[in-house]
Amino acid sequence: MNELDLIELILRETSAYVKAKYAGRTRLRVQEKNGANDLLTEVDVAAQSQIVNRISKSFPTDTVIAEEEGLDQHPDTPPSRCWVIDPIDGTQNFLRGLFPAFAISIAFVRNGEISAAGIAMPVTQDLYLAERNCGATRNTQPLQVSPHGELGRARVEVDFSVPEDREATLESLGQVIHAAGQLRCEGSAAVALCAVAAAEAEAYVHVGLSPWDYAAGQLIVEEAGGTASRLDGSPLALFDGKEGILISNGAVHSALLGHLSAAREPAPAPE
Ligand code: 2AM
Ligand code: CA
Repeated sequence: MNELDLIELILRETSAYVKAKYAGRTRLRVQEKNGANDLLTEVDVAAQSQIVNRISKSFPTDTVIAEEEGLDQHPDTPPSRCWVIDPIDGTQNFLRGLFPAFAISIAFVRNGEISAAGIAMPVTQDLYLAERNCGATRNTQPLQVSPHGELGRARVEVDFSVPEDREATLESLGQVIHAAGQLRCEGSAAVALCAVAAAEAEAYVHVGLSPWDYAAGQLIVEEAGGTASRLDGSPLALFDGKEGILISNGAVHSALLGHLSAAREPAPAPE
């Protein structure tokens, strides 16, 4: 079985498990990781362990990087074969059920380059898959980003992050928030990136995030014809130790970079 087939198999199994647990979400054990806005449920842990065990069975010597249980490494040198996993992206949405915007995200990375990826949305059972140079699909249907390039009519997915990062978020995104035609905040990077890949939005921007939040979504958008970079326009490399991502349909990318760059300029001194 190749890596993409394994991703699909694991996502189908884990997605069914997470959907069943979502139905009984009010009875779950929940811990605070970094305060009340960063939670961990027993389902995050169990789903991750199912995923990691299945990968280790097929590829026992591969490196596994995942959000929970101490597997959240940021290697200086990209491993030759590595898996990057978020068992539930959008844990707050999973737990509170505000709307079912949460997803399971798995990427396979070879020498630092994401080569296969999948995202499953347990509530709808939608499955997004991509393989480098082979395109992206949702439920086997090919995906293509939107062609729209006018920022004033574009839908931009933003994320207001946790209170500690709120000021930095508002400063960086201030101009984008004014310029975008429509703003959406899903509370799950993976869900928002699938929206960009499926032409339901034009861009996603976040001032922070870790590789497991966006690795799979990045490849799915790129294979749907989109573009990914850091907020200063430099290439988006998973293990470069930098933060901040802009992932778009390509057509609105430079306009967004212009607004992000203007927000970094110091304000003119008063006369
Ligand atoms: P998570 O649900 O896996 O934690 C929500 O704002 C988005 O930001 C989600 O994709 C969420 O992923 C991610 N995120 C990253 N760091 C976070 C943090 N410290 N607290 C809450 N969400 C975080
Ligand atoms: Ca998570």
